[in-house]
Amino acid sequence: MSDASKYEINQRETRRSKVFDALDRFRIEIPSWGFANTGTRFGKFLQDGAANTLEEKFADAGEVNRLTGCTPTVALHVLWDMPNGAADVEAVRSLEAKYGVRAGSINPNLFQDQQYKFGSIANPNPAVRAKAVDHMIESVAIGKALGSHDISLWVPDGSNYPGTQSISRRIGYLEDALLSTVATMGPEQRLLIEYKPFEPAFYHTDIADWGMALHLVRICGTQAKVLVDTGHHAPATNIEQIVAWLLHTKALGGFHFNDRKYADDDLTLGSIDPYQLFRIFHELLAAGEGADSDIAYMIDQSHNMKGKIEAMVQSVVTAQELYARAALIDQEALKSLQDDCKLVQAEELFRDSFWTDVRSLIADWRTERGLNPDPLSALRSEGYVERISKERVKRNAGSVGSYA
Ligand code: RM4
Ligand code: MN
Ligand code: MN
Repeated sequence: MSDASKYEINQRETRRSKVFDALDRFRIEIPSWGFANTGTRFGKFLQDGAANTLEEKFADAGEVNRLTGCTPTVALHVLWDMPNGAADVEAVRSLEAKYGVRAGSINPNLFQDQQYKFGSIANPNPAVRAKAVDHMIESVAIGKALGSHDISLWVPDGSNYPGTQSISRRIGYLEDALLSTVATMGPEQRLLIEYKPFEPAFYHTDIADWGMALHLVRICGTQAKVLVDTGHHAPATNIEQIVAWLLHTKALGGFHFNDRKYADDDLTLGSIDPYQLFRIFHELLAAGEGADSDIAYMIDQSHNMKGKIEAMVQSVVTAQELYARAALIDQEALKSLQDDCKLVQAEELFRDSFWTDVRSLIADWRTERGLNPDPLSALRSEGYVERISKERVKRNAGSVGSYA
């Protein structure tokens, strides 16, 4: 055998083991609300097979996990999924057992109640703030009872017009509310704090960027971390740089992955800019975030046009592909090219991994792990969506009430 072909075989082997190692440790959480009928602020388009009940959401999440093998947990939104709060914990436990997926992050809901029109934990009215804090504390109790690691908090508060609210007083309200919440957490729990520049508020948002989130995390102590939702940045923001800084400061708790063209579009992962997600995964891997890392990868999407389960499987598969491609980067070689400022060689090494088609290697990995090599076509051919659509169509026709 020639040296060239030996080298080629060697390369192929290295690629294969890097991809297999990466996929063996890759897990991503899927959101219950991604299976429900959701809409835009202009209206909802209903899907025959959308999930209406928590049981249906667990069933769909279980199906995604069965097909992909890497989504063992499902994020829950307290009001949508557990309207009776802690009283629903038992029901969740039996659904976990029935469908083989566990409850993941617990998401308090501070944006639907009429009382929250002018804010929740940053509302100028102390009675409303107290009610919002109670809800957060109940969410912590639910997380504790379910053995779930993370409370995933998005605070929608803000204002629409200059001068109408005190931006600075509201900082103090946030601090007080978060401190009261973390004081009730168990040792295994974390509070992940999300930020978002606008929407629903259009003038100022109380936690608008990662600097504000980082400040709140700092005052809450080591059990609070920042959550990066990839859709929550102004256009052109260098998200991977934020990730590198949060890693460096040990303040990164996790991600809400989705893609976007304009704002918080919640489009399927990698659909607009797969290179963005690759670059984020690279920062994580370059910082040595491997199997033992405590960084939660979660999908936060709602699919209004694509089929719910189809879109979720497509997103999970895309995440695996981009993670595996980032894992191909030879970190040592890249470091020495960077140190020598060999710019084009460094960039080409980086791009080479991005452009490597890992799909057949991933199919091999699935086969070896007892999974179907092509989860999307398995979903299409096995008839799950047809079956649930028949079962659920009647109820969905009347499902116009709440967001999810
Ligand atoms: C927000 C934020 C939250 C999500 C809600 C539905 O924009 O991303 O994480 O739970 O949307
Ligand atoms: Mn989010
Ligand atoms: Mn969002």
